[in-house]
Amino acid sequence: MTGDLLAGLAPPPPTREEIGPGAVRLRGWALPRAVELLAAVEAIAAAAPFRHMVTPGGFEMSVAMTNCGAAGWVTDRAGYRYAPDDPLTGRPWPPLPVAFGDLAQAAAGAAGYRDFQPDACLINRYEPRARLTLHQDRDERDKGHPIVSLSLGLPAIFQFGGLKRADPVRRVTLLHGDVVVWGGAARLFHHGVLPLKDGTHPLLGKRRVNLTLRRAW
Ligand code: MD3
Ligand code: FE
Repeated sequence: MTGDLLAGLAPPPPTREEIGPGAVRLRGWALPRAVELLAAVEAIAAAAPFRHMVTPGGFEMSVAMTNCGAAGWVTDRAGYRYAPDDPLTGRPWPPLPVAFGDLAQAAAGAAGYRDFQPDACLINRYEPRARLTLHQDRDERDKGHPIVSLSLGLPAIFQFGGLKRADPVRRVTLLHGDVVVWGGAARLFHHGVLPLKDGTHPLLGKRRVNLTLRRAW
């Protein structure tokens, strides 16, 4: 009976998909930890508030950011870099929760990258219309380490191209709970996020939160 009903249904989507050379999406991988992760993000933001940083060109970013870990990604008129202290408070960034490090290491392992030990977690907060223009992540010392990205809240249309800015781009939707591990050739691909569509997420309301875990130093 159950077998007959199931026989007519499409197979479930694979959990682990290669979406580019060295880039692996683990769909829904963080779902069981979403509530715990969001509580940790709230605690981090209480100590190191979300803020809109300014690019070297003088534009205020539409995405609000904060960090945890030994190294925090910052931008201002002087440039992009990793810094040990939060420029807003003058204090070190809040420590990287052990749960973040463990999750990132397990995700990297599931994607085929052994012994990933992040020292930086950039937390990006999107509200409707916030976007991230096409860029490369080049501020980390050793680009041989992968980057683990974890999406929560409203869906985002993520785009990634190639090594050259003018290379054609592919679009991928990132949903609540999705984890993507970016290593290999994809590590230096151009990528960005299209303007967030309006909507309401049961846990996050009108927001998307993305965590990127990296080895910066
Ligand atoms: C592909 N964040 O913080 S995460 C960033 O959704 C960033 O907030 C986006 O790009 C976000 O720098 C995208 C996915 C991601 C992160 C790093 C990458 C994709 C990547 C590095 C290389 C290639
Ligand atoms: Fe990026």
